[in-house]
Amino acid sequence: MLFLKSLIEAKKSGQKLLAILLDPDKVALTDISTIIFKIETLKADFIFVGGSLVKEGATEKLVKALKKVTNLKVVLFPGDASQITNLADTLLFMSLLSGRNPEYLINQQIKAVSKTQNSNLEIIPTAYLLIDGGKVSSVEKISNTKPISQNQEELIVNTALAGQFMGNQLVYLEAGSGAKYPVKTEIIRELTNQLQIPVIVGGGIRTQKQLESAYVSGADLVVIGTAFEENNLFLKSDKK
Ligand code: 1GP
Repeated sequence: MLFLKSLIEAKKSGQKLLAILLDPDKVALTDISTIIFKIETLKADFIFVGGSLVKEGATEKLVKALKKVTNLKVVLFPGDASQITNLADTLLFMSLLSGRNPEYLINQQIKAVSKTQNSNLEIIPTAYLLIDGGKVSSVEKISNTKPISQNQEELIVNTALAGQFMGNQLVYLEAGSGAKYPVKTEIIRELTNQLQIPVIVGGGIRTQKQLESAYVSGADLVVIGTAFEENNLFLKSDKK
């Protein structure tokens, strides 16, 4: 099933999905079988691949290696257009709507077009919102945009709704990789009550409790990177 369709169906049925994020610059290709074993043990539904800044060609090498050893769908979560490869299944075609930097609102997207021509990638317009997670994130540094404060709930919700009205099919609520704290459950709840499209939540989720809270508040898919990288397999029990 296509990625977006799985999210829409999961949203309808209340099933909760999990993705593990791999940064191509941090993964040693020699470890790929062990990594996949861990991801499959966690019962993750998808593998996300991306980073704020990734060496040219590293994403393609990683996706190629993943495809040899797993049937899980590989979803590109690119920091910029250079990270796009046709070997993946899905591309989150993101606009950084929390920021006001034209480079990440439209310019990288234009650069991405030539990379997606003649590909079979499932391309999903995605409203990407950077929310303050208590420390300066790589996204903030690279994009040169400020995250929205967690106190500005109305602004967060209105930004996501604007994203939906502009035709985005997904919202990604991002506290930043390695965030001190994840997006507050009240924000996730308010946002998911008002939106019709599925919501992805990521950034700073390190414990089973934080994962459950995000799901209970309405997150359809949770993305975990740092806790996985740090080998913190807190999810050993079955996810709900
Ligand atoms: C980062 O949302 C993802 O873009 C995951 O964040 O690394 O904090 O899990 P973590």
